[in-house]
Amino acid sequence: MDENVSFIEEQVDRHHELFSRSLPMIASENVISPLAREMLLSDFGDRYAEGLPGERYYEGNVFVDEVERRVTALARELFRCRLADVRPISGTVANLAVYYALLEPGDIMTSVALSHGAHISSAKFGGAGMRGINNVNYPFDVERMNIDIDGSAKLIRHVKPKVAAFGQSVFLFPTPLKELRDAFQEAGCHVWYDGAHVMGLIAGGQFQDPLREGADVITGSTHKTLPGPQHGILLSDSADDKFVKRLMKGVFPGVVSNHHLHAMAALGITLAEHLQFGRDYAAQIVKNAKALGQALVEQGFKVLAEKFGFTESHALAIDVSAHGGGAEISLEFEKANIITNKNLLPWDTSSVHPSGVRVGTQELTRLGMREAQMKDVSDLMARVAIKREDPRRVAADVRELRREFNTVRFCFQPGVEAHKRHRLFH
Ligand code: DSN
Repeated sequence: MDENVSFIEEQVDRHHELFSRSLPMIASENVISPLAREMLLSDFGDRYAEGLPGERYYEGNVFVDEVERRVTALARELFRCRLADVRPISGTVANLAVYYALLEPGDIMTSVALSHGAHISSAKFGGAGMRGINNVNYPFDVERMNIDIDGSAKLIRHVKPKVAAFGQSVFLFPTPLKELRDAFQEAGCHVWYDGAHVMGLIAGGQFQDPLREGADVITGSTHKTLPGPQHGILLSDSADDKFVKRLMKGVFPGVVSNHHLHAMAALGITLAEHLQFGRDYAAQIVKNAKALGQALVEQGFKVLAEKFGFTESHALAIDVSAHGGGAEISLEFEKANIITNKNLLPWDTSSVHPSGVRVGTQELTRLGMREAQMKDVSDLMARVAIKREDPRRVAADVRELRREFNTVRFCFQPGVEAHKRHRLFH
């Protein structure tokens, strides 16, 4: 065997082994179901299919077209909307499609600031800057960890943005879309909601329902609380055909050529599974996040927005400045195989040495953990960050906790036929 091949195989095997005995708590990740994973190995990943079903620039797409029509229908059903474009290859690419479709260089867009939890694609040095967008940030209510409603309404009325953008990567509480409706109307702006982190919650009837609350378009990735493949999606319930066409042209030919057909097929499986299991899954994710917030505070951690119940989503923001800061503590957690990330909190200026750690409960929930296990998790985290126990000793107990929680839940289980197909792909 070639040395490079065996090296790479070995690292991937070690990675799998590591994650099988870790607590995966990064708020933007999840594990895909076995049936969806199978689609990632299929021949769909070797093909091209630019355009739309029935109007392709390549031949050989008979079955790809059938799948894409079904995936689109599933997304429309799950999110209750007229348009579902399943071609963006990531959440960031879906965001770029919105920039391309709805904004010209120099146009004003209002959005959440990075230090208040926004995604980098909305920053001047990210996709928004690349399109030459004039980005103005909403005022923020640090206590509530949400945009300030009155200040944001005033800002929207004053600057009259072409697009009012919302959504965060530290997304603890629903965006007050309904409360800002009059301001949107007076400004005559489009309302765009980046729901990447909360797509699975929205689809499961938790958090909020942006399309019914005033958003004209939603973008998102499909692998966070929606536990699918690494891919993107764009949704709208607009009845305005011209607007819908602009959005779709923003995706293709705007920012996507081929749309990673294997991931699109895997997304279809995830959507079908979420239609079946999503409501229970989403509800448990939120219950677990609230339980973890409470348990962490009882251990002595400072969790943001305590007065407001910590979170209405999967995510929590923890201020660990008293214990050494986000950079140090996330590395200590890693030594115990508790996988988190350092994160900016609203008052931080350095993204290299922020005071926060961000965690999410969506993957632990996917593995079957419930409120009782959140207490165990908080205890393990406190042993590392507060009691300063040797993280390698804590890692042994992390492994012990994971023993019972190693099956992906809230999904269809593969039958014998699927296992046979799985072998064929190898
Ligand atoms: N940067 C990712 C996150 O962790 O939130 C989203 O793309």
